[in-house]
Amino acid sequence: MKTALITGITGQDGSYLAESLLRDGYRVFGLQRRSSTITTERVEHLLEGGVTLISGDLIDENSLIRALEKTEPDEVYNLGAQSFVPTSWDQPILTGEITALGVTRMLEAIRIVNPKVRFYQASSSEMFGKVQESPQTERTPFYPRSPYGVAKVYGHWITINYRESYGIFTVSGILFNHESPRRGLEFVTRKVSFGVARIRAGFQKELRMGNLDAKRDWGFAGDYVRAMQLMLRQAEPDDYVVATGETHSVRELCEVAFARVGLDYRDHVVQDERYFRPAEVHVLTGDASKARRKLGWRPETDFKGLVHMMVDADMELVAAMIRSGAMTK
Ligand code: NAP
Ligand code: F7E
Repeated sequence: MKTALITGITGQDGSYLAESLLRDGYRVFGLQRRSSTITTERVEHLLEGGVTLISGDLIDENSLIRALEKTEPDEVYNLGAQSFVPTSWDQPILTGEITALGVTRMLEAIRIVNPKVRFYQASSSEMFGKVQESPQTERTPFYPRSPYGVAKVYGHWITINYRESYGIFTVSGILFNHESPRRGLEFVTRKVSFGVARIRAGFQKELRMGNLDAKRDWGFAGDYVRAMQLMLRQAEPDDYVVATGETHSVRELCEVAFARVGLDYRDHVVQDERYFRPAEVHVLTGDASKARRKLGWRPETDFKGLVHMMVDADMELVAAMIRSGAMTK
């Protein structure tokens, strides 16, 4: 039986990855940082079924060493990060500590405890930022546009550096935006799907949004965590772009989401400059042909299917909240 340790297990990807590893027969441990509120909502259903949480923080090197010693993993998936781009302008140093230096702390812990551990780094299409070519591949130069993007570039290169310096099996997955009903409420897809459900149920009339012309290559998180696992199962460590290859605007996202419940987004969506970013990533399109060729990976959920899945889930969530009294007019 193989053992995996996931940082960021309480996040969107961590929960899907844990489910997928359990299905593959892994023992799964997850690093959980201390919080005064409950953060296990996304993995609650897995805590009885094989996932064990370990206390630790990417800011605290010794906690990472202890987590590795306690769990003795074959694989470490480093998904922990300050991952919301606008927050990275408000808290650039914290973002650097967690999202950039946190990677080095985990790599150092692996080097100290067991350099045979295989390591996955959650890199991001935000590293391409102001894109230098389209579509973006593993060879496209980086031009990050936010402190978050800059931190991820550091994480990507330190991952490669520990492979080349110490021969550790490290891979970097350059994942384009991936979403799900478990996405945080502040990210654009979930803000729209939850907003649509609230508007449909009569709890609000308008949805205030930022740049409607921004374009992203959006996929389904459940599809993307499979690519992470496949990367760690290869004979040689390497880096891969994971994307759908299809790009849509935030405006199209609104159009499809509102239409799902019989509404016209133009009656509800208001563009508000307060949500504009100091520097925007205008358009991203990934070329995942290397992942297709070498990993045999391909996405199974298309854009419309993803948006419908998220709107349907939030319609059910809002209905349940009304029933339980958690949402009242
Ligand atoms: P997410 O939902 O925001 O989850 C982030 C996770 O990191 C949470 O479990 C969070 O814990 C944890 N975390 C934050 N600070 C930490 C710290 N100091 N020590 C330990 N853990 C900490 O993010 P996601 O969407 O699942 O993304 C997973 C990873 O992939 C992230 O590294 C993200 O940057 C990267 N990524 C995401 C996408 C995407 O489109 N989703 C694309 C490319 C790359 P709490 O629950 O306690 O906050
Ligand atoms: O924004 C525009 C916004 O916050 C997408 C993270 O997982 O993916 C994510 O980063 C686009 C941007 O994601 C609103 O300006 C318009 O152009 O959903 P988002 P992101 O910044 O692309 C990458 C790959 C990661 O690695 C990150 O961790 O949508 N937009 N109006 C808006 N965005 C938000 N959040 N809210 C709006 O009202």
